[in-house]
Amino acid sequence: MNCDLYVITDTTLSGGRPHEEIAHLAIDGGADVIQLRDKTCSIPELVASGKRVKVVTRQTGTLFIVNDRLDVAIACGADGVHLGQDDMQVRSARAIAPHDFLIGVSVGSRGEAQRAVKDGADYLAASPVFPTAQKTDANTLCGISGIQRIRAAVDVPLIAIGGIGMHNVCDVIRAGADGIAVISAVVGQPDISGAARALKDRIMACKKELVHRGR
Ligand code: TZP
Ligand code: MG
Repeated sequence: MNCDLYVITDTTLSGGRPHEEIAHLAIDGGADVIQLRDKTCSIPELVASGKRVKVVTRQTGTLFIVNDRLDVAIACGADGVHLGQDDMQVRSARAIAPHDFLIGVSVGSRGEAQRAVKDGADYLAASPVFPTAQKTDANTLCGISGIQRIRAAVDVPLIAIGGIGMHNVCDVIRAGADGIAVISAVVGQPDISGAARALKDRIMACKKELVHRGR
């Protein structure tokens, strides 16, 4: 799973752009994964948006994940679902998900990470790393040291989420994250493609530097 840059859609920050347009622009800027996230719309609206995002991601072969809801993810033909600690349990989701369906889980500690992997998670998000205005129910910050602890405990792809942008992306990659998931740093910018491209370039430069150093 290539998850260098994982962009989460948010229509409250996008200046009126719908989910599928955010997805299109972010992919144009190099996003590897698009997550559909909308806490305000109805389930039928979410499915309809998801189907439109699916059209965009299918054209480019970009991974498409739906936040929170496995039923919606399946209904719109997504590649996977992203679950929080208060969403459907990973074991239950795995039992009913289609074959090869990706299940991602937000974790804040080593223990949560180990349990999620044992229960069948394909990838994890260390969350939230830094303070963020985009998640009001966020738990204690895991920080850079949290990424390091989670990285040491599990082998699955690990993304870092929460308050990440150009200024700290290299710190989280150096701490062991395989990629970053962002809302504000891409979707909240006037030039979504340009913001995505700048972040992606920095991620790749930072990874290259780590390889050169033999890590
Ligand atoms: N989960 C943990 S933090 C977060 C989510 C959805 C919000 C990330 O938004 P931003 O703007 O990249 O901090
Ligand atoms: Mg959730």
